[in-house]
Amino acid sequence: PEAPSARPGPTASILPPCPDSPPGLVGRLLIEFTSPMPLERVQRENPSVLLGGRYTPPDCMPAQTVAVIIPFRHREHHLRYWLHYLHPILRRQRLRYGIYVINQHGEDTFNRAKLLNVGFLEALKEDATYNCFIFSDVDLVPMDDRNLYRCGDQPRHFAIAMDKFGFRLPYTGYFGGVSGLSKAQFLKINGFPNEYWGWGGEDDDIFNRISLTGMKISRPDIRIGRYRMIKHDRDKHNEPNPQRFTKIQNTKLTMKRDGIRSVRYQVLEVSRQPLFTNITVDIGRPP
Ligand code: UDH
Ligand code: NGS
Repeated sequence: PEAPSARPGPTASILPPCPDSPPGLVGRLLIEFTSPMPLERVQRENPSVLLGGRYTPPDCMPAQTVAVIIPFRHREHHLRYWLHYLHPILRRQRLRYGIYVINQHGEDTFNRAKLLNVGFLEALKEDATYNCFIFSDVDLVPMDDRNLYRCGDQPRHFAIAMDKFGFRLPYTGYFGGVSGLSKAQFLKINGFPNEYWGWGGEDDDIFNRISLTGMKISRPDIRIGRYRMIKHDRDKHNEPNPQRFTKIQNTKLTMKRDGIRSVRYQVLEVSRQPLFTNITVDIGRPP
């Protein structure tokens, strides 16, 4: 029998690992939400993104595969800006990634953290190699491409200097907006809570889970972790949750039973769009 050849075949290619600091980043970016942003334009300007919003760098082998998970309902206008700004940034960061929009079906009370749990499981069903999960609100766009959407040895908080907070953290334990956990970190905290219906507190519960399992939050430099938020009114069916203050006192007890191991939902549709995968899901309603 013939010995296997050490030389790559004509179509095989051996790429170098992607660099820790990608060349070609531009630093501070001009972000605005005034010019109209038709989806056709965003598609036209991002031809290298594959169906479902998947991308792999052509010139290097990334160490991680990143799933970006966006909780969503009735924010098409924000999503177009998000896709317009983020796809080029993520490409320049030399990431292998996929974009998952987790769309809550129906008009019952919104549940951000449960949608993020669904995103984690559904992304993995599609591609078992995802090992880094970035959870991003649809209305937050980074102002600096040196804010790398990757995972590290601790859970990461990316949106630390938002315009609406005067480019500072609103409080030390703030973990909202955009965050990232490796698959192992996410599983270690039993994922996110499923029982925060309506606005507020779910990000503080996640912060508690991370602290209670002995992990620390990693953050970028305050000059780099800057974000613009698309201004909007309060959504319908996402009123402040009056239970949030007592709930965040009880994370230590609730995180054992409420999380990724107990999430129940029904996927109604998976639709691969040119720039993202849209997953419409029935997550039920508050008890
Ligand atoms: N989201 C939706 N649809 C909704 C509610 C929330 O897509 O109906 C998602 C979206 O990704 C959003 C995220 O959940 O970015 C967080 O929700 P949010 O934007 O409502 O939270 P935020 O704290 O705003 O930004 C709260 C209302 C602020 C009203 C200010 C009036 N000036
Ligand atoms: C805290 C909320 C968080 C929220 C943060 C910023 O008070 O969920 O404000 O809110 N925690 C509780 O309500 C317990 S913001 O200014 O973006 O509306 O993320």
